[in-house]
Amino acid sequence: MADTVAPMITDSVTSGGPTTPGDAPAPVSLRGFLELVRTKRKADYVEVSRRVSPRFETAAIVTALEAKRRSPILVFRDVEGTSLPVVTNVGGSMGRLALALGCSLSEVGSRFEQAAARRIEPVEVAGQDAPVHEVVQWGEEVDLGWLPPMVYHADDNERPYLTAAMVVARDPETGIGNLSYHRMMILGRDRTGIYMERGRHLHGIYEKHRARGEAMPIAVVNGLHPAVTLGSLYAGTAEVDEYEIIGGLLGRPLPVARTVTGTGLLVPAHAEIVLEGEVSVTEDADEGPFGEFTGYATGATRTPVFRVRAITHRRDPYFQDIVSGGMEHLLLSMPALEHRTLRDARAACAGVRRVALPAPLTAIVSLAKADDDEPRRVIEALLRSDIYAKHVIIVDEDVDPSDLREVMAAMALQTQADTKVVILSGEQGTPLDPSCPREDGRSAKMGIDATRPLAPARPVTRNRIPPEVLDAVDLAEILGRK
Ligand SMILES: Cc1cc2nc3c(=O)[nH]c(=O)nc-3n(C[C@H](O)[C@H](O)[C@H](O)COP(=O)(O)O)c2cc1C
Ligand SMILES: [Mn+2]
Repeated sequence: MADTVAPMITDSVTSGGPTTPGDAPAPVSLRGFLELVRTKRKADYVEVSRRVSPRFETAAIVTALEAKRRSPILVFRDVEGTSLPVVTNVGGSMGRLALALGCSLSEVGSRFEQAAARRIEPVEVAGQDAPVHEVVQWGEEVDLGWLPPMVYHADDNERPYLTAAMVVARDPETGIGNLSYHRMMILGRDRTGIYMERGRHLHGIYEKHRARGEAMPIAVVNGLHPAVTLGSLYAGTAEVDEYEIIGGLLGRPLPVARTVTGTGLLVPAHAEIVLEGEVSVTEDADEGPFGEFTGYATGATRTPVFRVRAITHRRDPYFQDIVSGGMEHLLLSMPALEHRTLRDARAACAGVRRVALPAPLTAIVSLAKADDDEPRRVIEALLRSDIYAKHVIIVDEDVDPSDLREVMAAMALQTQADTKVVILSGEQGTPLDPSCPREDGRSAKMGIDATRPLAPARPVTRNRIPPEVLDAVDLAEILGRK
């Protein structure tokens, strides 16, 4: 189990590994994780001291490394246009995500299931004890020009973006908290855009504020331990506050502090930087184009404006970055999406075995079906459960869903397209899909039942040599080695 470490990740490795009973638990922080990787996985940690440009160059370095199948954490110490060090690609390998969760690679999926079953509420610490409140800038002191002006792709909007932006919000009716990541385009000294997909909880929370005519208070958190990021991306119902999933993943409550602007929102006490403010329900702005996880940008759109009232940060903060469309961008969502797909597919049919998500918007599910109607039930449940479920393929349990050759063979050899392909029109998908014709993300979706019929229309058997004859073959004798 070379990929296993103890789940307690410390702020500083020298302060000790796993805590013993009675010790104060060690903080869960970006800098703690960087120190862990720097000391325990040297090949995964690269410091760049030469001056680099935040405009295309850091993205180019990550892209060039990925082309060579390398995906280390990069710490850029000297970035043009900012005094902050820029850390990118923290979650750029599955091995590091497993390290962050303190489990082996194969256990990442089950860790999500355990966390969902054993949620742990966060614990509030006093503001003065929260490192993220070491420095507070208010009102006129707020200047987003302080942040590194990151630009990734040639055809993106010229304005810089925050990509590692975890948004904390609260449902105004239920009072339940919500965490999710959102791209934010910097518009000026104290304003950004915020991109919220229809069908996601934050969008629903925003719509409730709009109906009331009240701005939506949020806190935008940058610089987090990857276990916090992974938990925040958990895809459950709106009744689940993702902080409790993070607690479940860590096996103990995450320390949080109240925002300094009196919104009552909670932010991770050991985060690097927090922007506090509110999203307008009356003011919007042009946002994008922005190259996305799909590998495409789909034009400019209008998004509401986020106005920043205060910035809080640790002393000498790191700025965390995620290269949009890079490996990290895809990997961070993977545990949550796999968990969601498996859960929703199993709710439709108990015989669901495994899922694979080999490409954007695509899910492959293996199923031990009890009747010939079950694949269609799984297909419809998944296509309707998530905006990112656009194509669903169901294979038999003896097909490996992650082996695309096997999946394509099943599609060719087990499907009759006029009866076993499901097509839905006008479902909620995503406008980030370059084929989606509509701004609102309404989209066609497709499911393919590539399972064998339980009773074939004509006699069908699989090629099979009688096992007793195969077993009796003596190859040494045949090849003359006896
Ligand atoms: C790096 C990154 C950037 C993301 N950017 C956006 C975004 O701009 N807009 C969006 O709606 N979702 C974005 N997502 C996906 C959501 O954060 C994710 O689906 C989340 O689980 C939604 O949670 P919610 O339904 O609780 O609000 C992003 C995810 C990642 C990992
Ligand atoms: Mn949510």
